[in-house]
Amino acid sequence: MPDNKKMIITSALPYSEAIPHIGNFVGSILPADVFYRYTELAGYDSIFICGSDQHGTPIEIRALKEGVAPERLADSVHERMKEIFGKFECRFTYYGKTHSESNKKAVYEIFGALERNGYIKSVESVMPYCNIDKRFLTDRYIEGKCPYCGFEGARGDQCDNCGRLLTPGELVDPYCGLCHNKDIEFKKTMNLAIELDKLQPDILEFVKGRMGSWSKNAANKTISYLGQGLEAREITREMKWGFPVPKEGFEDKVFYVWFDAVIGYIGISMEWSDKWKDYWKNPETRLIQFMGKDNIEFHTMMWPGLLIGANLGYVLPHTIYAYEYLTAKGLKFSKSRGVGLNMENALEIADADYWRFALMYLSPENSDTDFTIALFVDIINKVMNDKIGNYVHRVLTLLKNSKLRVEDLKTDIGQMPKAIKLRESYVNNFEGFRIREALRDLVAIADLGNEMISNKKPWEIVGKDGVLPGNEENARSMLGSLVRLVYHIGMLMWPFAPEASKKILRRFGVEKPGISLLDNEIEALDLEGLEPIFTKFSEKQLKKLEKFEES
Ligand code: B3M
Ligand code: ZN
Repeated sequence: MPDNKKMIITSALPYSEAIPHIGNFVGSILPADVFYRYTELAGYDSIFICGSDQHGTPIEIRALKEGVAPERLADSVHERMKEIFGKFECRFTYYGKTHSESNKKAVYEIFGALERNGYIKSVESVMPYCNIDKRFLTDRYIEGKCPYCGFEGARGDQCDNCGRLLTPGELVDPYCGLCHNKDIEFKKTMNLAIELDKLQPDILEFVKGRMGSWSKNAANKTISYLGQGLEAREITREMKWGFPVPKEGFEDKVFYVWFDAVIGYIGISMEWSDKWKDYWKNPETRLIQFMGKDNIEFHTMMWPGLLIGANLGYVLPHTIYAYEYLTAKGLKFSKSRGVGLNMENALEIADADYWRFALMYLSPENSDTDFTIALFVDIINKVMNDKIGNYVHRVLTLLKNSKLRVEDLKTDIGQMPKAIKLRESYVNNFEGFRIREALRDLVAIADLGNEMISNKKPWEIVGKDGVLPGNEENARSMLGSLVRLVYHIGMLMWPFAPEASKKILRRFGVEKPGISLLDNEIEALDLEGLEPIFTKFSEKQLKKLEKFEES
């Protein structure tokens, strides 16, 4: 473990427009949570920061359509999301939101510094303006006929029929997406932009120094963008929903959603506790950021660019870990709109532990990965239930039948080199962000245990009512080794399946898990009310899941 133990762990901030789908969860929040739990196990001084991304056009549009204030809509979805993440056992140090006083303060502070340091300029553009609503229409607020396929409801940014990317000026017979009138003119307007071109040399230096600890996709994409040369990027928008721009002549505009979203990592931490400074302003802190691959650009260039430009002493990202997509052919799975398997209905099918474990088992770390019902069921039945659950249950039942007490058991881990190797590999894999491989190490510990059971045949020396006479010594060391592995499984499973882990660890009297405890003697053993920790996926569950199959 590195000398400095301070870490800030973040997950990309989910939009509080709709409940996230399972595909979004596995691409950012879940691995961040699993990794954060690992850092707790390993004894780091870490915090896990996340929150709802509340600004942006989709939320404003939906609010307008539903006739509610954007803030009310964003806050109500935010509350629901917070609750669901809780049910998925996410252990945020703090789950905040971007539309907060503390984030506004952080945004204004950084904007002010960027301006003082000469990295903000105004740029002129021509934009559609609705004479009825008396407002500029951003790309998604203007609609018309697609110049390529003739589709009638194309938006200013894209045609949903043929998929072509559009600009508002290309639309044929454009009309206002809000009031549907055609009284539209194209007018000049001014926006503010951050001069990433001026910051390019500093960003490049930063990227070169850090890239070694990023995921490959993040490093590659960033290098290719930098190769093309960065350009000034607008950070304000002609909208009403957002933080008003505190600059003369721009008061009727708001900051662009991505500008205050990345700053949200800081703003949310500020709301959490006064201790935020110990992490964010300590140059030794490692800032570890998890996200989906579509969020790379903003995190590797704009975000460090604005931190470097502001020069306020905030730490820069240390590790950027971007996930590929978890796809699900034939399942309504990760669509951003409409019905589908979202985090809420997933819990009606299986408890959080099953989702967490199975999703991390399939985690799209290096390439897009396909999720299928058959795979999901196999992981639950053949891995969680058959390998891990059965092992734990068999050993604890044997122990109970043996009537041995914890002090009778010989549980010297020093005698178990294979288990020690697997534990080391688990740690190394986590340190290298190969979280899926760390989970495989955990499963391998259960494999090792199952192998020991079939080789040593403990049932031949332990009866229903105690150890068979003459086998006491043998039973003490055999059951001692087997229970050691149960202890390991309970501890190392904590990041992945926290409920099952807690059930096991409670039996050993462990309240606060930690990897270092694995070297100590086991001090307590409570075998009352034994129950399997996992069960197989039932027909009833299968029926519920199959409802999400694409027809
Ligand atoms: N809300 C996009 C997304 O949810 C965006 C991430 C912001 S991270 C600062 O994928
Ligand atoms: Zn209009």
